[in-house]
Amino acid sequence: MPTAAAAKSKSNGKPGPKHNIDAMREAFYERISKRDMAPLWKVMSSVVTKEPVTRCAPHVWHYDDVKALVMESGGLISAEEALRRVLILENPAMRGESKATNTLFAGIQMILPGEVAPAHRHVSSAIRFVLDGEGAYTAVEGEKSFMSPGDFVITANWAPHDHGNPSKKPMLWLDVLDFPAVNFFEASFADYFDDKNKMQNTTRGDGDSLAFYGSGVLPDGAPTTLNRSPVINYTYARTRPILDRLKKAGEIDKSHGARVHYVNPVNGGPVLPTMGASLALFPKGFKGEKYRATDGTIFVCTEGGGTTTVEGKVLEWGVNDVFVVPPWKRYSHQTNKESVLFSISDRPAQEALGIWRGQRNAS
Ligand code: GTQ
Ligand code: FE2
Repeated sequence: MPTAAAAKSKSNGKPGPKHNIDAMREAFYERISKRDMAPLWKVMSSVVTKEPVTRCAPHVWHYDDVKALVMESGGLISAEEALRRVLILENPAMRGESKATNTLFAGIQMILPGEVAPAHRHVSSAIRFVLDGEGAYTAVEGEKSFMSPGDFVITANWAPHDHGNPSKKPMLWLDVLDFPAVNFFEASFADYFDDKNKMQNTTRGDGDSLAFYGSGVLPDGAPTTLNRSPVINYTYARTRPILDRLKKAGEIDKSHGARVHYVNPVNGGPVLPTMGASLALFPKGFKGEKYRATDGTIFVCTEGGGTTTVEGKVLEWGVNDVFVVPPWKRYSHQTNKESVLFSISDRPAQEALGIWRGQRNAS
């Protein structure tokens, strides 16, 4: 109930119609509350916000720290017992929620020589971006893909996958999954296969998918309506030289540098319906123009070093550092040497829903 002071505040100290209407409203809100109802007009501007509101904070995880701790976890639990030995990169503003952004999970996975991570499948799509090591593989839908640093690997919705490391070195990669978004829709399913199916049988040649679909030709009868790419591994060896060609051609965006986005080669669409990724080269001394967009973005530096300024906060990054730029925060990149950034966001999901917006020269 309103206090006497509140009731008097707008009516010359005298109780009157104003007092009546306030009291009547409060009494009404209490009555409808008992029926699990509430007045929209009290919350309108906070549920239909004028601009994006985010809990996500800009943050950088430095690889030196991350690698040491991930290696330490290798002495505590095996990949097999853990199912996936991953340290979650938790946004400091959303601790305990397994989120890097509101819609994306990020983690660092490590697989030691001789280890396997058993097969499973889930509705959530995943991408891997390789940071360290050489010659471990992921097997996706019967195709083994051996991985090298900078490789960008996708695991689509419901595709069975397992990982193994027959090499002599540990392999570490960044995992990004869309399960915060899937769980927002409360639409998650997963199968954890039993012991005898721990590793998938290989049914295709290693690297078939990039050779078949990523070479400017398509096998007869290739489907043209896939909502996700048929390519499993977009190798750094194939993608990186394209950035040099763009740079030579002078195609350097004032905010995003010389950038390509990974596509489904069959239709030019995003690699996954929920997540999209890019690779960008920034010349030495690049001073980017401010930009903002509604997709919160996870970046990884693969070469060089620099800073990204996010609304006054300066994130400093070097090779293999991972950083997050929240939705609709103005940001710009600066480099002190020629640098390459990989990035991934939920932009395709937002575009499919018609809600994505971006702004150049954001001031
Ligand atoms: O490698 O299959 O970081 O299913 C989280 C969930 C990795 C994986 C993660 C997963 C995986
Ligand atoms: Fe998985």
